[in-house]
Formats: sequence, C-alpha cells, structure tokens
Amino acid sequence: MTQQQVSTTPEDGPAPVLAYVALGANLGDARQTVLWAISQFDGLADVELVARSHLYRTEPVDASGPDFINAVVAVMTRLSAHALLHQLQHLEQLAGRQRPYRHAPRTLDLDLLTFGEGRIDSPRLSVPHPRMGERAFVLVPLAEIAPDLVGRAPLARVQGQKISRIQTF
Ligand code: PH2
Ligand code: MG
Ligand code: MG
Repeated sequence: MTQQQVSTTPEDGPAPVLAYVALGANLGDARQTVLWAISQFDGLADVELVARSHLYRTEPVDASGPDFINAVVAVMTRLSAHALLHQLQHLEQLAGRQRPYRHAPRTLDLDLLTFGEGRIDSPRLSVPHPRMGERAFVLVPLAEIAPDLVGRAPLARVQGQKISRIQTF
C-alpha cells in the first residue's frame, strides 16, 4: 500500500454515512431556534455538518398554528441511524420540545430524512422519511443542497404549498 492510501482496518469503526436532516419550528423564536440547532450539529460527537440550506418560511401542512421556519442540513456521521436519532431528540429536548398532541406547534422538530442508502422501518424510525416526498418544506430546501435527490415531478406536485426563502442565514 502506498502512503497516500488510507487503510480501513476494523479499528477505524463504521464508515461515515451521509445523512439529511429536516429542521422545523413554529413556536417561540422559530428562526433563532433553527439557527441554534444548525450550529449544534458540529458539536455532536461523530457528526460533521457538511451542508445547510437557507431558512424558509412555510405554511403549516396538516398542522395548526403559525407559519413554520424550515431548513435541511447534510451531516457526515459514524453514528448509527438510531444513535443519530437519539442525538436529534436530545437537541429537541434542549430547545424545550413538548408533545401535547400530534403535529402540535413545536419549538423544534428534527427529522431524519435519509441515512445513506439505508432503509429502516422500526417502531421509532422510518428512513427514508415516509412523507418527505409530499412536503414542499422538505423538498425545496433539500433540492437546494442535494438537487440529485429531488425529482422534478415531486417538486411540481407540492407547488401549491406556500414557501418563501428567508434571505439571511
Ligand atoms: N411539520 C409537520 C407537519 N407540518 N408544516 C410545515 N410547514 N413545516 C413543518 O416542519 C411541518 C409541517 C410534522 O412534523
Ligand atoms: Mg416532522
Ligand atoms: Mg419529528
């Protein structure tokens, strides 16, 4: 092996996986909370933020309450999907997330959209996210950072859902 080649012995641990995470908030200072959450990813052990979309203001889909602030990030991680989910839920807790009823207004919602090529269907986690293809608030920011992952047909189907990009990062 030449010196340039990188060895992948078992001690290296699991290979890093590219995962996409959707962020949403519509309670409290939603914009500030989403920005805070984006800033937290690099601080998580074995997680590296590799891309982030702009922030978007979106109308609630199948939910009540004020408009949402949404965004999508890409992370590289050596965590398992369930371990990453655990970290996402921890950030939701730090942001004061409460769950009084399904789709209630929330200070912060972090949803794992995809985990490499992985397909997971467990009681706690479904990946790819089963409803991501029906939601402009996911597809539009995802298309910004991963255009190859979002087809034109799904984007056309969600055209009726109101979404506007917020200029500031
Ligand atoms: N999240 C939901 C349901 N509806 N609508 C918008 N605009 N943004 C969201 O993040 C959102 C939603 C369930 O998590
Ligand atoms: Mg959600
Ligand atoms: Mg969620």
